[in-house]
Amino acid sequence: MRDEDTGEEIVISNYTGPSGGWGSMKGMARVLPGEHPGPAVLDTLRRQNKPGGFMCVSCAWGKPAKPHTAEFCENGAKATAWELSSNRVTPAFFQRYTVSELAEWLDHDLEQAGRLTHPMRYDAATDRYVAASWDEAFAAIGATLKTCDPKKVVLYSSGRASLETSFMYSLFARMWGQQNLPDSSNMCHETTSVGLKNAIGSPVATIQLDDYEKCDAIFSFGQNVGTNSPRMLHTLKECRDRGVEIVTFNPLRERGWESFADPQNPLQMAKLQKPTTISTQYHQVRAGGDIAALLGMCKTVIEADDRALAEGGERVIDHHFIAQHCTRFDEFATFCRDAEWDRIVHESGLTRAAIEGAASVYMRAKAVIAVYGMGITQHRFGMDSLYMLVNFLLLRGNIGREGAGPGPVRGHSNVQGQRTVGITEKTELAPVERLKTLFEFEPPTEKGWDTVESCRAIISGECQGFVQLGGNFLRATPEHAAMREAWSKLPIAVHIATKLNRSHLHPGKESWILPCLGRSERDEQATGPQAVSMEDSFSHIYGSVGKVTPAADTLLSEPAIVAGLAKAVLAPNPNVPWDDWVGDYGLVRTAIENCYPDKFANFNERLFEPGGFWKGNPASHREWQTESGKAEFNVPRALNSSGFAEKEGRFRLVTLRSNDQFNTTIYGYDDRFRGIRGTRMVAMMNRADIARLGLSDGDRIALESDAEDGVERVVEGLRVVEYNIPEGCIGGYYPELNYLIPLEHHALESHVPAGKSVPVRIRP
Ligand SMILES: Nc1nc2c(c(=O)[nH]1)N[C@H]1C(S)=C(S)[C@@H](COP(=O)(O)OP(=O)(O)OC[C@H]3O[C@@H](n4cnc5c(=O)[nH]c(N)nc54)[C@H](O)[C@@H]3O)O[C@H]1N2
Ligand SMILES: Nc1nc2c(c(=O)[nH]1)N[C@H]1C(S)=C(S)[C@@H](COP(=O)(O)OP(=O)(O)OC[C@H]3O[C@@H](n4cnc5c(=O)[nH]c(N)nc54)[C@H](O)[C@@H]3O)O[C@H]1N2
Ligand SMILES: [Mo]
Repeated sequence: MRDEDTGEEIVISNYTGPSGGWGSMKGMARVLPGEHPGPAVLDTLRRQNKPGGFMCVSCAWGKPAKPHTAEFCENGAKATAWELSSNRVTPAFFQRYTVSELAEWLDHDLEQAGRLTHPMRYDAATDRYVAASWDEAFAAIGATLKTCDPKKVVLYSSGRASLETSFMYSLFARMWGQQNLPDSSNMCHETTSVGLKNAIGSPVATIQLDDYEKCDAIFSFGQNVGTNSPRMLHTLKECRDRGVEIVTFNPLRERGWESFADPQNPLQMAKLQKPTTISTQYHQVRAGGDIAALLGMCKTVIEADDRALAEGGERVIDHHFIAQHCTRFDEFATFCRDAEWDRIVHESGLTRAAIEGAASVYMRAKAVIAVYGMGITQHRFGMDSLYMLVNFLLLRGNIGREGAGPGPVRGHSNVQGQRTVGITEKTELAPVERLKTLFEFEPPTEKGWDTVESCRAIISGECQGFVQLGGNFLRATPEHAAMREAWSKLPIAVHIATKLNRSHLHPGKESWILPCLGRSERDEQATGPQAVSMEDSFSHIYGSVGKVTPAADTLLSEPAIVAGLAKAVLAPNPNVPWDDWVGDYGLVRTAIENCYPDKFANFNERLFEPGGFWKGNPASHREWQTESGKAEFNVPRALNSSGFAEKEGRFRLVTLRSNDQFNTTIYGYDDRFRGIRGTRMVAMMNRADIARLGLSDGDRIALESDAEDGVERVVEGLRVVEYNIPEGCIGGYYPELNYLIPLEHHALESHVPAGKSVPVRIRP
C-alpha cells in the first residue's frame, strides 16, 4: 500500500530494536544522499559540538568539555546534512514554478528543493518570486515598514539564531518603539519560563550537565529523548552504568526511554553486549495525567512522612529545607492527604501500586533530577503540571544542590539564549535602564505580542506586517485554516530563511524572502571570519565557527540582514554602529556584556571555553528570586491538565514529532522507533477504542475538533494505526494536525498552544 500524497510504501511494524545502534547509522545513511552532501558534511560532523567547533543546529543538549570522538547523533547529522544540501533554489527555480503551484508541494519537497540563494520579491502579476538585489530589498522593505504602525508589526524569531543576531534583532524592535517579539519558545517552553520563575525564581533548568554524574534517580515526563535529544542518551547510559534508577512517565512507549545501543561502543554495536535498559520503570500515563501521577507520588511521600513522625522513624521529607526555604507547604500537604486514590488512578490512568512503586524510588534516592519536555508544557493546565513537578522535587529538597533539580530539555539550539538577550514581549525581562543609558533611546514599556496574540492580530487583520527570523510560523502555529487565509492578507511579510517553506507561499500584498548563511558556513566580514554563540539547556554559552563555503556568494549573514533592516527603518543613532557590528561580531558581544554584565562578563575572552561558560542561576544555590523570596509550593487547579471535560466520543489528541523531522522540516517518512513508515497521515489508537468504534486497523478516518466553539476544523484521510497508547488518547503528527488546534486552546498563563491534549472526535 502506498501513501497517496507521498507515493511512499506504507509499512507499519512493531519496532523492537534499541535506540541508537545500527538503526541510527542507517537512518543517517538514508537521509544524507538525498541532499547530495559533499565532503564538507563529514568535515563539519567531525567538528560538531566540540570546543572551538561548530555547534549543532538541532537540539539544545549540552556540549561536554571532553567530547566523544563523534559528538553528534543521527538527527544532528541529518540537520547538518540538510543545511549543507547541494541542491539550490535559485531565481531560475522560481521562474519555473508559480507560488500557487509551490503551495501545493509537500513540506518535505519544499525544503528538499535546496538552499535559497537570492533575495526574492513576490510579484503578484506573475504569481512568482523574482530576484532582487540586497539594496533593492532593504530599501523597499524599509519604505513599507516605515508606513506601518510599529506596534502592529510582528518580529518573530525561531530559536536558532545566534545570541549576536538575537540581541541586534531585539534592539531593532525596541529602538523602533515596540516589543512584539514572539519566538518559538512561546510554543514550547514558555510554560517553563513562566512557571519555574514563579515557583523558584529561575526560569530555566537549575542543573548543569555534570549534575547527571551526581544524581541517583531520574524522573522523566513527556520528553522523547531518542528522537529529540539523542546525545542525552549517552548521559543516560552513563547514569544507568552507575546504577541510577530512571522512572519514565509517557503515554507512548518511546524507544529511547526503553533501550539504547551506543553507536560508539563496539561491543554493543557488535551485539556482544546487550543494549542498555534506560528506564527501570515505565508508566504509560494518560495524556494530561501527570498532575494526578505526581499528586499520587507526593501523597505517598507525605503520608510516609506522617507515619514516620507518628512512629518516631526517620523523616521522609526534607523538613529542614522546607521550613527554611519554602512557602505554603502545609496547604499543599493537606491537599495531598485529602486527595482520593480513585480520582488519582482515574485521571492518571495508572494503578495505585504503580504510583507507589515510583514514589518508593523517589524516597530511596538522595539526589533526583526531573527531566521534562512538551508532554508537560503543551497543555491547558501545563503550568499546574509543572508546579506539581516542582512540588515533588521540593518535598525532599531536590532543588539547589548537587545532582538534583528540574531539567527542562529545551528545543531549538539557541531558544533559551534568545530570551537571555532580549527576545521577549515582556518589559520586565528587558534591560530597559541599560538600553537607555548605553544607546540613548527610550525603550517601549507597553507589553508586546506573544505568539498567540500575534496570531489573533493576524486573523483579525490588525497586524500590519510580519518579519520572521528563521522558522515557519504559519505551519507551526495552531488554527491553521484561519491562519492561512489571514496570512495571505498580510500587508507585508519578510522571511529571513535558509530554505523554502509554507510560510513563504501564501504571500499577502508584499512578500520577501531574504536568504541567509547557515551556522555551519564560513561567515566572512570586514575584520575576517566571524564566530557566533548560543546557550544550551544548562545555561552554558559556546562559540561556534562555521567553516564550509557558503551555499551561494549572494547570501548575507543573519546579523547583516538584521542590520540592513534596522538601518532601513530606523533613524541613525551614533550609539548603535550597525555596520561596525556587522564587521566584527566581537563588538556585538561587548554590547551584550555591557547590557548584561552579570551573565556575560568577559564574553569575548570566554567564548571558546570547553564545555561553555555558565551564566549562573540563583535557584541553583537556593537564592529564590520569587515574590515571596522562597520556593513556592502550589496546589493544582485541576487533576488533569487537558482543560476540557471527558465526554462520550471525545478523544485527547496528542500531536507528536516523528524521528524523521525537525519541527516543520520533514526529512523523510520513517518514524523508525514507532514502526510507522511511508506516511505521516495516521491516527495512533488503542486497540480497545478501535474495537469499540467498530473500526479496523488501516481504516481511513477523519478527525474533527470537539472544542464546542462552533468552529469546524477537520483533517481527513488519516489511517487508523493500532498502537500501544492509553485508551481515550489518539496520537498523530505535528504540523499536519495543526488544523485541529483552536487558537484559544493554550496553556493558561504562558499561552503555549496546548498541542498535547486537543479535544477531537472521529467524524462519523
Ligand atoms: N530530531 C528532532 N529534534 C528536535 C526537534 C525535532 O522536531 N526533531 N524539535 C526540537 C524542539 S523545538 C523541541 S521543543 C524539542 C521537543 O522535544 P519533546 O519535548 O520530546 O517534544 P515532542 O516530540 O513533542 O514529544 C513530547 C513527548 O511527550 C509525550 N507526551 C504527550 N503528552 C503527554 C502527557 O500528557 N504527559 C506525558 N508525561 N507525556 C506526554 C509524547 O508521547 C512524547 O514522547 O525537541 C527539539 N529537538
Ligand atoms: N501541534 C504542534 N504544534 C507545534 C509543536 C507541537 O509539538 N505540536 N511544537 C511547537 C514548537 S516546540 C516549536 S519550537 C515550533 C517550531 O516553530 P519554528 O521554529 O517556527 O519552525 P521550524 O520548523 O523550526 O522552522 C524551519 C525553518 O527555519 C528556517 N531555517 C532553518 N535554519 C535556519 C537558519 O539558520 N537561519 C534562518 N534564518 N532560518 C533557518 C528554514 O527556512 C526552515 O524552513 O512549533 C510549535 N508547534
Ligand atoms: Mo520547541
